[in-house]
Amino acid sequence: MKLTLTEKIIQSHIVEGELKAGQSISIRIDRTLTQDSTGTMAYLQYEAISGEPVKTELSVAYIDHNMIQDGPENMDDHIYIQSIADKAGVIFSRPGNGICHRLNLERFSAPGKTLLGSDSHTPTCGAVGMLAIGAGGLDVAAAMAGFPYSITMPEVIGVRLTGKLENGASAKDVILKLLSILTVKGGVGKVVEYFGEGVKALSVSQRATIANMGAELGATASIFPADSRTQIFFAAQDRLGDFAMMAADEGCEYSQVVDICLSELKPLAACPHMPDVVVEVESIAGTKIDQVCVGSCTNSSFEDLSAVAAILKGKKIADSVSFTVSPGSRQVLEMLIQSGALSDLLAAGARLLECSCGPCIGMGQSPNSNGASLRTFNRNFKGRSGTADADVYLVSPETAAYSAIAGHIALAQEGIIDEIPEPTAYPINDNMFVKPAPSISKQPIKGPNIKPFPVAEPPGESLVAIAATKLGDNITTDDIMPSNAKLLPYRSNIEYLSDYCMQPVDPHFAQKAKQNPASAIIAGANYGQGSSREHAALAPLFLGVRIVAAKSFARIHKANLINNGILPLVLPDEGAYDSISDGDELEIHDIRKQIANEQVIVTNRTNGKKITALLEASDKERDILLAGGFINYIKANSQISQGS
Ligand code: MIC
Ligand code: SF4
Repeated sequence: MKLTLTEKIIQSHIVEGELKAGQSISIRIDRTLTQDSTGTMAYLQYEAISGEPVKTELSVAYIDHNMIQDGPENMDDHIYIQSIADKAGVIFSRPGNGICHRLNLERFSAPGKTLLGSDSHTPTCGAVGMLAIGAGGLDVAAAMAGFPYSITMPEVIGVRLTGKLENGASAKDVILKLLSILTVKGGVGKVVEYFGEGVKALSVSQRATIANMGAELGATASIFPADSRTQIFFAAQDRLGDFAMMAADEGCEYSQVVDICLSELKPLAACPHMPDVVVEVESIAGTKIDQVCVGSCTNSSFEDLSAVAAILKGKKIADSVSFTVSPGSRQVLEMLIQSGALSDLLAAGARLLECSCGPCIGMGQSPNSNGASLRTFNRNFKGRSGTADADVYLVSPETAAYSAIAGHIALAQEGIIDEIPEPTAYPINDNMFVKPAPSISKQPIKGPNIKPFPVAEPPGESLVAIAATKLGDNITTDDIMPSNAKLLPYRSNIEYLSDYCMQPVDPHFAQKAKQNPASAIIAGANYGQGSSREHAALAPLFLGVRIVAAKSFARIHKANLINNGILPLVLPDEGAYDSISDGDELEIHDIRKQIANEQVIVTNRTNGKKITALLEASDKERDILLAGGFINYIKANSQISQGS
């Protein structure tokens, strides 16, 4: 049988199930990554399920999100993560070293391996032929403890690339184009696999931009073949030992093929407030902007920032524009210094920020009231920037640079990116990585803000829950559990965070939920899209949420709900959605028996209507729900471990 590259990697890692799309499978995880905003919780959970060094071949803990340190909480978290990483045998990447996905690509990616990361943009490493998947912290903790990772065997979509980038278009425009075709829901349950002669025209950094934003499609992963261009990257990183050629079998079958001709692409922009609201830059040219931010795990490579520097060389940022640059890693920063590009950026008026996520997660640089911000990032959800009424546009580094000079959205011109050669040698300096000395007798250091996390209980015989909110489509985890400079320091304090749960979409939610004996959330399609943050399940759990009934779910969030013992019920049709109002009392009889079934009957005690909701879950997930969440399940099944 001819296999896609995705199927080949899954085949070599499968420990349970078959290569049949839609079936539940478990795979062995070779490597993991965590970052600090999900990491503190992931390591607390790791401590709850394992007292031993990690069982993976390589695990890395990055500090890149919570970097403002306005008060002791963030640094307390960094110290906790460093101490548990040391105890558990995890490499620690110190704050300031760079953004997890950029660093992991540079130093720890490897074709053919599996990577599980507690961040939704983990698929960035798919740029080198790695099967890299984002997950909730608890799933990553379990993978570190040696448990296989369970997912639904994805469908594999093929994206055939032809031609080469020209007309001022860049790698960002490839993925924006795909988002305009597939939308933010189009990738759910799928891996996006790139093939065709156009792939050769893209460097690893360009491929990484594309793979990175597969997360915005809702895809499980994105993957490129590992070819001679990949080999150049590994040689330049002095890591040829990790390289292997990897490609799909000639003649393999994809469930769907999307064609993109790189030569026909034009500069694109995602308009407020979703990454799939894509238009040609030309159509919004002239829109006044107040801020331009270059960076994030999507567009912070040396090639990206050199292109920006080349455009800005000898020019000046418009007086009305605040322009920031966040290099993806110290390696990128070092190269900008060596090449002189940093001087060009600074001379033009750039504000240089740390090598970190920074403005992308609202850690500083919130735009002005009603401001317009042009960003090279991946998410423009309303309010994510820290300014509720700001308009955020997502564009390529080239469009960002031309617009920064003009003071309004402006079209990138042809030819600049071609002047930026792909590096053949990167400066290697691993000083900011701390090697662990694992020992079970070491004691992790916990600051006072690090509080115990809530754990669900096994369901009883029946459940009565009040609908504490009713929401529309595409609710993001930024809506459910917002993150910004004020809230991120409390990622290890769920009680504190829970007061802000749903604040952007239903400011009274926490108050309502606290008054109910148990609560339900009612929502439209693609509930929980965006970040992998498990806090979007933990905070509702803390507030007594036992059911989320939605038209459909985003993959990672659905897994996080199940892991925390919250029932994710699919509303079968519009009528079912319409039949529940905010405040209705819902009842599920014989809940333990119903969890074992595909269908769950929910009685609306307020209006007497009954709906048959679907529980789309594997046998293992049903057992997890019956056990009262993954931690309880693991404790009850301690014999299950990697490879069994
Ligand atoms: C994001 O981009 O939203 C984040 C912050 O990186 C999240 C992780 C988190 O919420 O901590 C993600 O993408 O998973
Ligand atoms: Fe960091 Fe933004 Fe990337 Fe999330 S999307 S990992 S916040 S840079």
